[in-house]
Amino acid sequence: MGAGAWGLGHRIGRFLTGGAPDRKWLEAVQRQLVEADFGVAATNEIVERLSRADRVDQATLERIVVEQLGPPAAPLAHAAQPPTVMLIFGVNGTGKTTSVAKLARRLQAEGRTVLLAAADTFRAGATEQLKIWADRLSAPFVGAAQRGDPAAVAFDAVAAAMNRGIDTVLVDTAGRLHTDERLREELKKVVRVVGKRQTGAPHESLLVLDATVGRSPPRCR
Ligand SMILES: Nc1nc2c(ncn2[C@@H]2O[C@H](COP(=O)(O)OP(=O)(O)OP(=O)(O)O)[C@@H](O)[C@H]2O)c(=O)[nH]1
Ligand SMILES: [Mg+2]
Repeated sequence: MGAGAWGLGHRIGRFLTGGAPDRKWLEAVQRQLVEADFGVAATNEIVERLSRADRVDQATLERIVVEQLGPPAAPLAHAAQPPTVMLIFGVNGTGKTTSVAKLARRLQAEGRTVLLAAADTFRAGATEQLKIWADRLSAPFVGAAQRGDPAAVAFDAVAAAMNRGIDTVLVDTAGRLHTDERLREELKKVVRVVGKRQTGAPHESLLVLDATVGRSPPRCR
């Protein structure tokens, strides 16, 4: 779900009258859904279904939106012995770093402690970008200078999490295309190295895709 979906229930809910949906209300809902990354096709389907309802209350609204979202994804894997290591990867600019922050916040809300690892040592400013999120989340952070070795960052992050008794390490990585052999090898090295430091790591490898280009994000191992 997109960044804008945060608080969607509240933002749409405040337009609720409990009566029949009128055009102004439907337009307001449509705007909120588009801003929340539902995409045009899904937004239109939801609005169409809402427009056919006799009256729209919170329960109807929730049911229609939840049905459109489909069944929830399988729960995230957690290591038997902490830390759990999750690797976030995907092509450039799809929202990896933002997703790390969103995931960290969700895990924190579940009562877990999270460490953020800046294994994007390639793009200028990438480490600082993740550090800002770590500060906002009051989460511990491990990074390196630009052009440093991403696998070394990931290894150090797992070691730091072990020393500090932290539950989960989220490893942000540089954007890469599947056609780039060198960057693919670099990612494989990150996987190998964290696996040496912690049994079964990475326990999750999350591919970030831009849902607004017509795909929903799958989960790969
Ligand atoms: N609408 C919307 N924008 C998003 C979302 N996630 C990230 N963005 C924006 O997309 C841009 C790129 O996000 P990043 O999280 O930096 O993406 P990235 O994949 O880490 O990018 P690189 O590290 O450069 O490959 C930023 O301007 C974000 O604010 C989302 O879910 N919805
Ligand atoms: Mg990034």
